[in-house]
Amino acid sequence: MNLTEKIEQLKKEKKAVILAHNYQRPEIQDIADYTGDSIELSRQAAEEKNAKILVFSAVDFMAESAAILNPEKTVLLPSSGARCPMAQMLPLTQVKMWKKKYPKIPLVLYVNTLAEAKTECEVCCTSANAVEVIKAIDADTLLFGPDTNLAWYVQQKTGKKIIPIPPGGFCPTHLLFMKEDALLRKQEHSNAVIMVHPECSPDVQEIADFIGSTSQMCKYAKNSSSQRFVVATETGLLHRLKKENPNKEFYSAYEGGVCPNMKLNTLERIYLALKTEQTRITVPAAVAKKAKDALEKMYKLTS
Ligand code: CIZ
Ligand code: SF4
Repeated sequence: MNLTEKIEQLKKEKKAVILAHNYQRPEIQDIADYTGDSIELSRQAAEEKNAKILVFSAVDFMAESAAILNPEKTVLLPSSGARCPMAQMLPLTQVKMWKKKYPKIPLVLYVNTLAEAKTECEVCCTSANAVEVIKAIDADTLLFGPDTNLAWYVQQKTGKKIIPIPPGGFCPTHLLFMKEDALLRKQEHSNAVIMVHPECSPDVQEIADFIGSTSQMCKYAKNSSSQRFVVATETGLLHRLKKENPNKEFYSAYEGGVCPNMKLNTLERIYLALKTEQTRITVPAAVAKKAKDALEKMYKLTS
């Protein structure tokens, strides 16, 4: 039996489902039951009524959210070290400190935070729904963390004042993209459409034809009459874009735009996770309860 067959067999035996983030390696996306962004995967996880195990091929905070929303299921992260550096940039103590400083301003946290930080916010948002969530809150000024670039994007889109929690977090992978590369690619590929993730810096966002999350990029590319796209987000998304649009062309704005944490997951590690049922992601009940409220409020405001 090859590795894929072994994974299939274990999946059946253990009633497991593999959920892979859009930034996962192509071979993982190909064997996954579902590929999507964090919100699509969380929704899918909740739909899997018969599953006992969720193999969440992504990074720590995403598996934590899956565990919070699916307490009756075992959630496995194939690589224990797959931790999002942006989420680590906003420790609970810092959230508490800035909340104290601005007690009357609602706090919105990007889902790219650890569960314990989520316990302190009014509501969470993803890159796909940040604008919708912030528009829905009855306040003109909001405190936001950890991503300063997403905060900038939301401020432009909503006209509200968004205060990023100091010193401000960022995605080290999305910061690698430069507008010069994207514009050069656009020129090389007959005026291709530039799609940019809001985690990229403002100057890259400013030259975009479209700004959106990975799920929004997938929808945009599918519905667009354009044939060629330059993509400024983690390179894993190109696999899904090409698969869903075989007649269109996709070029990374910068091939080095790779998230080493996302890439820690491999087919071998998925096989081992299924076999050993490790690494199991759990969230203490008191933390899970509060973080769940913030996640569910996000669903309520956006569904
Ligand atoms: O929410 C997600 O899955 C992230 C972090 C990226 C995106 O835009 O899909
Ligand atoms: Fe975190 Fe950036 Fe990697 Fe996403 S791409 S998991 S935000 S480091």
